[in-house]
Amino acid sequence: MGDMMKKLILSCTLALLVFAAAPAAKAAIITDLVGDKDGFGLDSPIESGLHYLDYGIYWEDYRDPGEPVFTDNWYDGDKLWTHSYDISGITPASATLEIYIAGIADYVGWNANIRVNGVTVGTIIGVDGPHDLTNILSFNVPVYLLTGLDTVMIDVSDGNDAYTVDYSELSINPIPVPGAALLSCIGVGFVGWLRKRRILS
Ligand SMILES: [Ca+2]
Ligand SMILES: [Ca+2]
Ligand SMILES: [Ca+2]
Repeated sequence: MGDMMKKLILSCTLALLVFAAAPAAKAAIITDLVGDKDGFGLDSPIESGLHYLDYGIYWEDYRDPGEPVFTDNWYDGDKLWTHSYDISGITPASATLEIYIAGIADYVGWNANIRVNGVTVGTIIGVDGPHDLTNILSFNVPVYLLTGLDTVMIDVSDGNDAYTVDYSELSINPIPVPGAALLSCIGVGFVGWLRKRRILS
C-alpha cells in the first residue's frame, strides 16, 4: 500500500469520525413549496382521482391574493415557475418534484412534458376524457439538474389544453453528512493520486 493511499485512508477515517461525532450530523430534507395545498383554491379539499367539476368550474381563478398565476387558476397552455432554496453545504442524493394538477392531457395526442431547467423529467400521455380528473404527479429529478434556482415548465403539446395546478413541491434528500464528507474526501484523494501519477498536471 502506497503512502498516498495510507494518508487517504487515515484522513477519510478522521473525517468520518469528526462528522459522526457532530450532533447536527444528520441533514434534513429540503422542501420548497410554490402555491398552497388547498385543493385548487376550492372550499372543499379534493383528493387525487376525483372529478374537479364536482367541486369547481372551468376557466375560474380561485387564487388568494398574491398567489402565483399558475396555481388555483384554470387556464390553457404552458406554465412556468421557479423553485428556489438553499443548496449550500449539502450534497443531494435524490430529488422529487410533486405537482397536484387537474384536467391535463385529456385527449389522445394531448401530451404534456414536465421539464426542469429545460430537461424533460416526465411525460403525461393524453387519454380521452374524463377531462377534469385530479391527479398528484411525482417525478424523480436527477440531482445534477439542481442549482438552488430551478425552473419548472409544463409544456403542453396542444395549446388548447386547459388545466389547473394546486401546488408544486420540490423535495431534496441530502446525502447524510458523514457520507458527503467521505465522498468529498475520496474525491480530493483521487485528484491527488491523479496528480501524483501525472495524469493531471
Ligand atoms: Ca390558494
Ligand atoms: Ca385539459
Ligand atoms: Ca393551491
